[in-house]
Amino acid sequence: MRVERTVYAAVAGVVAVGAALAAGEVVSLAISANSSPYFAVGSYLIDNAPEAVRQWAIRTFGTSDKTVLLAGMGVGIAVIAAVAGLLERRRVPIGSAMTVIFAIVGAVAATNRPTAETSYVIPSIVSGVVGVLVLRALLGFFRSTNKADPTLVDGLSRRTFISAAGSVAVVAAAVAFAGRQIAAASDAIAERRKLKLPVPKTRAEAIPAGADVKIPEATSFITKNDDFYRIDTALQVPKLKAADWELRIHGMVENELRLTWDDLMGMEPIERVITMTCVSNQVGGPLASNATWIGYPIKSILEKAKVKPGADMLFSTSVDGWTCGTPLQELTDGRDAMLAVSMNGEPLPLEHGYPVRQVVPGLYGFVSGTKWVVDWKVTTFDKDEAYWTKRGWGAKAPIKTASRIDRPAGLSQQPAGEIVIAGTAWAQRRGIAKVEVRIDNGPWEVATLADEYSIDTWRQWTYKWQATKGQHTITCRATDKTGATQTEKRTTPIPGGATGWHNRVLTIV
Ligand SMILES: Nc1nc2c(c(=O)[nH]1)N[C@H]1C(S)=C(S)[C@@H](COP(=O)(O)O)O[C@H]1N2
Ligand SMILES: [Mo]
Repeated sequence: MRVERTVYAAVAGVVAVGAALAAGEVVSLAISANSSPYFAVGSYLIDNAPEAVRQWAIRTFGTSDKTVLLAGMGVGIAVIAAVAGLLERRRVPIGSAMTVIFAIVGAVAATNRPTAETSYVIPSIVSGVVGVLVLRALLGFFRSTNKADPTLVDGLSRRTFISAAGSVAVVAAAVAFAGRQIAAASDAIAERRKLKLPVPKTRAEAIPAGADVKIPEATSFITKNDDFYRIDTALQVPKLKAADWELRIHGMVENELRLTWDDLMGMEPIERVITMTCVSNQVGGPLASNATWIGYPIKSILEKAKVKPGADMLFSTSVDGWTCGTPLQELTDGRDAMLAVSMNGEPLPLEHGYPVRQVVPGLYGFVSGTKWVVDWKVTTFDKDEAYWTKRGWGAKAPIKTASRIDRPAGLSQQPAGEIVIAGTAWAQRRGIAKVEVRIDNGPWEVATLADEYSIDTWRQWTYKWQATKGQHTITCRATDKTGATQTEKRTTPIPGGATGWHNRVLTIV
């Protein structure tokens, strides 16, 4: 077979960089998932993405934004790798130098991870060495040049080409895959399957049948774990074992503490139904979910640590270095702020913070809901600033009253006659007093509220509409129990949550 030398060189570049990345992955397994050059660069991009880009990514790709980022990086790297192969062919060592630059970028990103140690450079170094060696080895075939036509690689049989490029690619993929499997089977996942959950003395209050409207497309009162919205900056879900989990409590406290899983199990658990909400949620958006949680009151843990006067913030850090600042006031005012270990009867799913996370009613997740939490520093808002606050979001962020139409679908066609409009509304800690619906610019009509479970959960509602032919806009708004009605004024989620009325346009035929 005669292979175009340019094609061969480009493939050699891609294979070499692929092998380099795989090597980086495998070595990172021995050090820390956060030291992987590929994921470290991805995390760097997440941490430093301009706010507009972040909002756009969440809007466009939803919860798949991370997969899109990783795939996009893969494509970008493959293109640059192909160019590196081509350049290396023309002049040694330009392609090798590019491979080394990749490795340096990886090393800088890895050593800048919040959890980084010096050893975090190792995967990138190994990655760079493997990349250069594979590239040089693959391009070594050029030594047999075709005398008649120097643009062709001679003496390179189809078999040699496929076995050389193919075997490197296959071995690299296999090693990376095996490494991942080893890491995944490890430990946290296996442990979680067998984990014994605490049994609270008093269970959460039963959910009245009337809390769930049970209409197709309406939001169910409890969100299944698989459907629960997921928002975090973690490109790789931390795989932290309960057996290894430890919460270090320090800062402005009389008693520094280290809590282990067994320590938690020795404490008195509570079970509560709490609706969580993300500040990034757009008006009408899906970033709110409701679950039954079992956990340990944060207040009693803080009492054991004895908070010193003057402190006003709990600065919590997750195992991957993400940080969160929560007002001590809200954690100790009697609400059910907890260190949760269970969600809807199961151990926390890994994506939702296994083995231990915070759940605080009434505060947006970014100022309260630390997943994979391992460190508590009692401090002040003056002294410490959390991850999102550094990026322009609020420091303190109580959840704003919101209401949403869940059915019928927006821009859908519906037959004239009775249509059941259904939706949900939330105003955690205050409770929902009223939801109103308006058709076009007509009068506000009061919707029927489902039974209230508690002021910390969302409340479903329905409204029967006699729909007439034509195009109509339906709008909803909620009033909380303090008497405040949602403002019509639309604001962006940043810094403290979106405001505005949700509406949907329907065509009635
Ligand atoms: N470790 C960690 N915890 C985190 C986050 C994060 O990025 N990292 N994001 C927070 C945000 S912004 C929200 S809204 C909630 C979402 O929790 P969920 O993914 O379980 O729904 O988690 C919070 N806890
Ligand atoms: Mo969030």
